[in-house]
Amino acid sequence: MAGTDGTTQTNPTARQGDADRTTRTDHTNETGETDETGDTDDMDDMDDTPVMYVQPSVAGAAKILVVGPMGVGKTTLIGTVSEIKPLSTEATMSQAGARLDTKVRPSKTTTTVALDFGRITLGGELVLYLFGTPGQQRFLPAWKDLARGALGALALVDTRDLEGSFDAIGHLEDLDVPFSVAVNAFPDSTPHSEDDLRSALDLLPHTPLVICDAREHQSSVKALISLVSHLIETLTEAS
Ligand SMILES: Nc1nc2c(ncn2[C@@H]2O[C@H](COP(=O)(O)OP(=O)(O)O)[C@@H](O)[C@H]2O)c(=O)[nH]1
Ligand SMILES: [Mg+2]
Repeated sequence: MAGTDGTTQTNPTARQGDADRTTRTDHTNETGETDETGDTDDMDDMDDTPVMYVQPSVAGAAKILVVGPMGVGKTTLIGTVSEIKPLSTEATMSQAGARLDTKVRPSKTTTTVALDFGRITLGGELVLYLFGTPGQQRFLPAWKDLARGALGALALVDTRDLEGSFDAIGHLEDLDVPFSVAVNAFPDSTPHSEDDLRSALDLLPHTPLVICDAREHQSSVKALISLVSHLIETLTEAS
């Protein structure tokens, strides 16, 4: 778990708590319905990549958001886990955008301008349709559209810029989208204890917090499984 390596911790900047936290009770899934043939893949005409159909064993589907600030690893994570060729609307960052996106790291030269999309089947039964949101604050209207019908969200956090994640987590709370948090560990990340991270991000005790490496398949799948387990618990409690 996060930062349990025993190193000296500095207190990360704390996120302002929300006075009005509610648990979502009406989860409507608007996407990912499987047709009679089990074929939900609309991407087969994109190029010569072999089409990978949803397995016949699949019993359910869920729309899941992958949220977080620019450069936190959303595109990477979706690309790492997706069993279909991920759709990514990366574009080279412009000088005009650079003036607006002031927190971008110099090494980052492309950015997601609309969304990322990928698909993963868990346990042969549950298909997750993953939608990565654009990280820039100015794309907030698009972000809210993407949140419609989402069963839950994986909020990626970069401990080098905890404040960068506050907006996304706040929006999830405002929209009553249940979420779990995955800290995407970078080599120069300052280690924090789990307690400090929870406190800084103002997480409820039941919100899962895991460490992941968005470049590693198993690690990213584990983060998604932590979210799905959380969603099952949340939905079970609500029913
Ligand atoms: N070291 C390290 N680098 C990562 C990790 N995840 C993403 N990156 C790199 O960080 C950069 C930003 O990731 P990206 O997925 O484009 O971020 P996005 O803006 O949230 O979609 C890319 O150059 C990735 O290769 C990680 O877990 N560890
Ligand atoms: Mg991206």
